[in-house]
Amino acid sequence: MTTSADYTEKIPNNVSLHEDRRLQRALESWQPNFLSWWESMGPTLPTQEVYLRTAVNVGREGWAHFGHVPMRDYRWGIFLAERDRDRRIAFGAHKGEPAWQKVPGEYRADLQRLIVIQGDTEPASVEQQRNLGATAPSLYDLRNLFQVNVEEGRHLWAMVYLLHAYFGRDGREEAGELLHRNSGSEDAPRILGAFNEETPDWLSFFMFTYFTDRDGKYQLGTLKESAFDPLSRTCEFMLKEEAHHMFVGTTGIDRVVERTVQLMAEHDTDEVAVHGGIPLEMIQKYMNFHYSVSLDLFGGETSTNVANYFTAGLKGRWSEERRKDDHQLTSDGIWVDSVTEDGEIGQAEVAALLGLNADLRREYISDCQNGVNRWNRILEEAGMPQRLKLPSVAFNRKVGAFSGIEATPDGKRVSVEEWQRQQGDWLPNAVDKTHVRSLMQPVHQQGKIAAWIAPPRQGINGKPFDYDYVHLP
Ligand code: BYC
Repeated sequence: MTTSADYTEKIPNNVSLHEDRRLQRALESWQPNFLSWWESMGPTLPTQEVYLRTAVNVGREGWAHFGHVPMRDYRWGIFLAERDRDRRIAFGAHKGEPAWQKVPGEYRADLQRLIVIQGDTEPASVEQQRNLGATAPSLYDLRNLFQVNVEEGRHLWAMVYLLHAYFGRDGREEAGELLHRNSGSEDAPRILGAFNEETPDWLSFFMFTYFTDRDGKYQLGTLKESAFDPLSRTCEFMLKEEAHHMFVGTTGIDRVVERTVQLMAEHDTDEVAVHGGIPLEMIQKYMNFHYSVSLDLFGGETSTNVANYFTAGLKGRWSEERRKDDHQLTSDGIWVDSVTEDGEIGQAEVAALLGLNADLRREYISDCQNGVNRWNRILEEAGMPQRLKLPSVAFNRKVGAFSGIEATPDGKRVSVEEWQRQQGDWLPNAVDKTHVRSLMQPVHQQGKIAAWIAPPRQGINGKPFDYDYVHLP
């Protein structure tokens, strides 16, 4: 059974850390490195206290506590969801066997790699977002940014715990490397592409939390199925926190669209830039960018890596247990996006195991579409004929079947020259970026909000929008 979190310990945890002195000491020696990373690579805006949620328990009720805390004193802890002693492996070659409490030697390298890749994204996002505090549109948004940041920090702790507890010396080394690599660094960049991109403004931040954090949701969902029980339980709890990150993205874009629509109606024009808003066309371009780089995070449409992970029981499918098949997929096929023999954007049938990245991406895409429908409803209710649209899966891809070709957002193949001529109409160009950045003036007064975004409908934890979410020096 899981115990509730012990906050008297240096590292709050519900994994009985005090019973394993060696592990405890190893993590306590990683802790100051984490804190110095946070000081040098974390949020740059000086603050006194922030109204933050801290995880205190993993049970269904009352898992979090809210209060004003200095960010440096945030209690980053280690929390695993409760253990189900009867849990059995739900898929792959070991289907039906008891879940593993230790790492089987033959899968050690692959499991470690998956955990390192997952762990690498968490601090990367904090690094990407570090300067956003200086231009927050309201204290409410500032608080949400910091909430996301501290929880990404906790998610790093979650992966570092697994590396230290189950992967010996290699794991400890990898835990060190997670603080050494940095987003966008020339010498030691983060592992996955999207985590080396900039998040220089709040429109990008909302797009990132909508599209990129959502990849996190789906990847964590597959790791929650893992036969390696500690990983499964860790991811289950991370998903709980992740929901808020997605909320920040969804409602953030809602509020940008809402304000744009208000300005369009008020001035009877689409050209809202001169009126201090973000034109729909720019919102579309930011969406095109963040969606396409997030699609790259799923890996190739066909992948032997993912087939091996699944067969070994390391990484399952989204909602694995609800799927109505044999959960082994050795003789099934699946249609995946591909470039056809005549060079067109089409589909091909491949062995189901090889197509599992595409299977997960499909789930992700349909979830992304829900947001787009939501934003289009705002347009529709305001009587506007314009609509936002997810670009084609072939658009702006650097990984997978379409990485070697260029395509328009509508999925029409174009030459490299054509792409170079037109990409500024599809992706944020210098003018768009300059405009969006020009709007990023901080509004740090209680109850006030920037003019390019609508206020939220509700505050956090039952507090009003004009609550003192952040105390600035
Ligand atoms: N960039 O077999 P392939 C989150 C590499 S986000 C650079 O097609 P595979 C979060 C790949 O490693 C979720 N390299 O792909 C969000 C492989 O290299 P090796 C993070 C890439 O392995 C917001 C080679 O290309 N978690 O939590 O089937 C804020 C061939 O690749 C990329 C995970 O991703 C890329 N985009 O799948 C905070 C889960 N894509 O092995 C947090 C763990 C592929 O030949 N990771 N490559 O040297 C995985 O499950 C898999 O590693 C991937 C790739 C899905 C990423």
